[in-house]
Amino acid sequence: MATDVKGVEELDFVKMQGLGNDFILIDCIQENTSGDYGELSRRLCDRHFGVGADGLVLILPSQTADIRMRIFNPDGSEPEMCGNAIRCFARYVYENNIINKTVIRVETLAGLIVPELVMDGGRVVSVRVDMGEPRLDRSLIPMEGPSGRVINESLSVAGEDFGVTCVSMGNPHCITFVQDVEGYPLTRIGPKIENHPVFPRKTNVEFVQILSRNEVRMRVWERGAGETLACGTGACATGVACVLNNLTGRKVTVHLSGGDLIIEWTGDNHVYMTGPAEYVFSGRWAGEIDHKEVIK
Ligand code: ZDR
Repeated sequence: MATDVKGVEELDFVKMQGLGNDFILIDCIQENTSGDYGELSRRLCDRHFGVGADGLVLILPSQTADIRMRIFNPDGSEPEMCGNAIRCFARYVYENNIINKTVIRVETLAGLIVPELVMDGGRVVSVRVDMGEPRLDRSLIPMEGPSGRVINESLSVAGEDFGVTCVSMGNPHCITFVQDVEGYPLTRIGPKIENHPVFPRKTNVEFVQILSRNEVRMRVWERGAGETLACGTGACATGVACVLNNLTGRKVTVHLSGGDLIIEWTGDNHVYMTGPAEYVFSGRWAGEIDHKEVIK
């Protein structure tokens, strides 16, 4: 049974960031929440009326893996996965003794994802994540149209044609190669591609400039969040798109607005992402929240 209630909710949280893609983490094993995570994310991620973040990350128990991660966008929608968040998640659960292993099997809506903490003298210096296999068939992006891969295919957006390559890393990504990514009108074009009717679940949008066979510069317009400083799944999708278009080798450094990720699409068809995960602060949020109280 569910009823609409208004109540004050108090929650301990930690703020972390990976390349300036910032997240609020809540340990739902310890904290009691209403369970209306979409509403909670809208409130907490708001940079003026809340804590401020690009996403809300929940730590939950799992039946099938070591632990489970759920992630919500600032607009309340629930993506399947988040590459930058899972590095923060892995560091948090290890350093807070929730999981006492450096290779952690995490259940997500995109399947099993396996981050590995890279240690130096007991300190976590970075996190290398086995992000699983990229999904390339159009139906798996998902994207309307006949089956097959979407590689440098023409997409008409508000009267302009874009050559797009689409890759799912559990969540959808649409990549376009451009000559000058810094000067690119990302905030004008990004939302038009995000909401294009050809993407039934919308899409994340990446603009990429090739710098060499092993270096690219990428900017991202995130589904449900807008322009952010970095995107882990987007960097992985970009690495795959570069190979599919024969623009780089299988290992690239992706320069994002917030810093660098190393992406490798290995012979076993898995994509590996290596990058940082840092603490910002911890706090206790108290706010009145409209939520559906689920009475079990
Ligand atoms: C891009 C992202 N921040 C990451 O690092 O992978 C994921 C966030 C989720 C994204 N906004 C989506 O798929 O809706």
